[in-house]
Amino acid sequence: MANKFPKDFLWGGAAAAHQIEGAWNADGKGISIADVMTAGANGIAREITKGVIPGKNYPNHEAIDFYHRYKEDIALFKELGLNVFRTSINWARIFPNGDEEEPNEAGLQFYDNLFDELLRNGIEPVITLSHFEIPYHLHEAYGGFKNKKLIDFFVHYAETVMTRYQKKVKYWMTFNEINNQADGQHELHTWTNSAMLFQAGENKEELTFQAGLNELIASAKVVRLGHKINPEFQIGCMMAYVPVYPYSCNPEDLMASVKVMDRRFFYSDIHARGVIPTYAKKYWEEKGYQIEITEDETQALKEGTVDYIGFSYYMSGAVTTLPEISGENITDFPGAKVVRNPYVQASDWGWQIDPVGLRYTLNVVYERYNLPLFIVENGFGAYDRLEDGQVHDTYRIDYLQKHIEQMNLAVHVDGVDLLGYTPWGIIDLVSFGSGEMEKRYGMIYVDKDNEGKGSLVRLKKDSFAWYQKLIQENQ
Ligand code: P53
Repeated sequence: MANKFPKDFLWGGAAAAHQIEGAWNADGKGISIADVMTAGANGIAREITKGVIPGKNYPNHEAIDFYHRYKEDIALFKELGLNVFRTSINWARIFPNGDEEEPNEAGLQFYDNLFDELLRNGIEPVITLSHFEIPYHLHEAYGGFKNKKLIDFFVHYAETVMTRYQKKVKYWMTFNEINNQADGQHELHTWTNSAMLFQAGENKEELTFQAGLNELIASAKVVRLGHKINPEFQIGCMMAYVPVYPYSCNPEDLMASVKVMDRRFFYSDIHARGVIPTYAKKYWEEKGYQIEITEDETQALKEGTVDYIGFSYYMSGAVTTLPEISGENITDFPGAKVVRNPYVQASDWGWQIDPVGLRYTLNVVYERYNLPLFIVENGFGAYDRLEDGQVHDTYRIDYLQKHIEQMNLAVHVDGVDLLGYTPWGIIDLVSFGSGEMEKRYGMIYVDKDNEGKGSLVRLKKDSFAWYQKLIQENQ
């Protein structure tokens, strides 16, 4: 690599409570929206069930049992050399139904123990407040985030944990990948971001805009409040950035890409600038959407802008309006469809591998907001082969290495202010999209398969030693 990263650069690893902890009903925890999602498979969607139905395979119920094994895992994180570990607090451990006044003390105690153990090992926790773990009851009783009552429940939850852990956690993020729901057309995302399911005849797009805006208001209130609890807090948003390129230099393709990107930037535009962008207001007007926001809420948006932009980066996409190229139609731009990019390869799950797209994203986002950036997810989901206790995951090392090289160029050549890098699934975990165990991201292998069988034993993959060395060389 051209240059070393700065000494205070945060090297870490990332996960989310529901994908690692298991212990889904331990110590007073309530059912979360992740607990009613069955295992899917590569190309087969997960089912969202009405409550927990006995006999179904719910992979998040046990996950990798981090809840009981976190000490052993943190010892490995320390050996790896991590400075930070990103995970989430499972909202349903703290407020089992989501609408209680009093928190569940046993849930709070678990995160005290976890953060203490991390800090004792020299690892700083980086915490997401809502990573697809909304209490299920908030769906059943209120219909999810389209209901403004959820703003207050979220703020109460955030105030509780930010107060409790104010001396243990400095870096926070509000809603994980809040923009993944953007077009309102994908059940998995409107479920996991907003705890919403739609009835026939409902306008998915309009309700998703309302839910998203409610989350942005909740986030802004939490940023404002968090800065009062501890002025040292760094509170960010969390975006999924999948840059969508124009397939060709046809001007219509370029416009399509701008419009598709605006739909995703809508969220970080509000998080970072504190106002609703005009392109969104015009769109709502044109569609006749009634999106509600009070004066107090408008004020909260202004006062609660984020300190940094946290984001995930896995892949890029492409759109075209050219009739001769076939692809999947989208709703964001008339006549546009998503198509394969012939210049890049894809993973077994069809995710297009594009390291340069990371540098592009870092540039575009930094220019757009002029705020520090934090790559809080990046990684390669792949089938691993375990042979004689070893996993030779050269493809994963290759993916990460190429992305880190582009990140290096963004920092040293382009001057982007980047806080750190926490690759996703530092330890194998339950895939979010398909619920599989065998879509693996980890540098630490976990012995468990898609049927839920295995000893849960942890083993270091080749990528473990590679990342350990990379961190050492940059400190
Ligand atoms: P899985 C799509 C695009 C970018 C990120 O995903 C995404 C998704 C969802 O499919 O999700 C994030 O496990 C998410 C994590 C998730 C990870 O990426 O489907 O924040 O919870 O596990 C990887 O391979």
